[in-house]
Amino acid sequence: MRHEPSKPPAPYGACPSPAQLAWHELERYAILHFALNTYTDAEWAFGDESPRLFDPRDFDADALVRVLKETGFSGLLLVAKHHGGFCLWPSATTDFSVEASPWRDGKGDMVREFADACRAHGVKLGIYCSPWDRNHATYGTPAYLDVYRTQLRELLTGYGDLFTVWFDGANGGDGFYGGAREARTIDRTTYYDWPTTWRMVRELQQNAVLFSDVGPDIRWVGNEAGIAKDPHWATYTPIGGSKPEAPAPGDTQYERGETGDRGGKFWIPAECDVPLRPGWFWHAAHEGKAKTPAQLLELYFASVGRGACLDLGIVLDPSGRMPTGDVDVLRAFSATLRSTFAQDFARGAIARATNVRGEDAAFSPQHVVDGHAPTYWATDDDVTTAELTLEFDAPVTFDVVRLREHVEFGQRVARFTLQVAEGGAWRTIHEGSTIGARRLVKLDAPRTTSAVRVRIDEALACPTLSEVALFRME
Ligand code: FUL
Repeated sequence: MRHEPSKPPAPYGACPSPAQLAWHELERYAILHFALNTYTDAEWAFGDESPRLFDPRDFDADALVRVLKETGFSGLLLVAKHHGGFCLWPSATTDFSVEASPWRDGKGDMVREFADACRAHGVKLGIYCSPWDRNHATYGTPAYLDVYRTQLRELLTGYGDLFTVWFDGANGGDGFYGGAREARTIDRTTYYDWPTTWRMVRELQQNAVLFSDVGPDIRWVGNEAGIAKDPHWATYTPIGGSKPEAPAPGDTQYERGETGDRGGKFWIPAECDVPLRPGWFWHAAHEGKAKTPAQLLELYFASVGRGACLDLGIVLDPSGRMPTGDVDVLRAFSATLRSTFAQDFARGAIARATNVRGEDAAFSPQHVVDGHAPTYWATDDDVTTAELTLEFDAPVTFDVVRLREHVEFGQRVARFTLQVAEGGAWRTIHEGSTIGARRLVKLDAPRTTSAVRVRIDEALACPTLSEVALFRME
């Protein structure tokens, strides 16, 4: 090994910000929908519902956040205002809020109760405040922008640190609008003046990542099935729907978010949002129709396992409780994840590689099995294909492989192969594409072997790997 320390690889292409890097570690969080339409069997409230309907007598933020904590969700993204316009906090901008409801005699603040519970249990809090407001009389006029920004300001300054602020793409259409009961259309590319709003959000919440169809930090994956496609790139160049050069929330070629773009202009990784039940809100007819733990595991592999985060939609029923059947599903899902990832069989293996950057121990292949994310193996600049081999003292059995690139310097790997030693030869067990922040490979059946090889077959620049881990699920 040389004594002169080598330099880390130069960043390649678009790279993540510190807030985006932190977001990649969250893996999965939950989005909660609860509003007046929980009481009217509708997915979208019209905006004319009586606030008197809102009376969740058993509401207990602490109990819900405890369930999320116990079932391994890192954050709670709270829909503080959905399209119907009803505010879960007493906003100065409208009477259409918890203040007009019988809940806590009109003195309650649901955002506050959730923020307190999240802080108490170490669960991060995020906020969704719908840009579209089917209740407010000013919606569609310039005056509404002040209303909307005031609401955001209240939410961003009153409840502590937020991990994300979520901007929905559904915008404009018919609604109550203060009694006008009409259709209002807006130009999605100009009406909201997003750059100004996003600047304000950045000032008020420096660690939060901003989500929308176009980022700027996190993108919608482009479907509500919870699935990122393969290959999957965190790099992305949004393209507009009606005007290709002016992509905006609600007006993009959003299917392109499913894969992202190889060599895309910006680091805008995908979030996969999917409801646990058939809808985002509670409906009596959906009782017993939650996804099964096995379906959630599949979604976990198709989202988190491809370098995205999973944002699972949960509901409260009209009493303010999370349906017990839903809690049971979350518990079973998390129990399987917990037991699967409890032991990494690659830990402590002897790692060798066909190339080590500058032959420097700082970039040793041994870093992929040290259980420490910040350390990584890297090759020399001119090397874009390489093999990394793990050897074990005694044979190991596994059916899940986790690979991670050191994405701080960009996403590089485009194709890789996994092999196991079998009868004196290498047998291919998986051929994959991208790795990125996290790649999970689920094998059809467990494999027992004394050596594993990761072959990087194609990379956009010299590859880095911070982890090769082996787990047993079945
Ligand atoms: C969509 C909304 O229209 C749905 O009602 C839900 O809030 C989902 C998370 O985002 O765009």
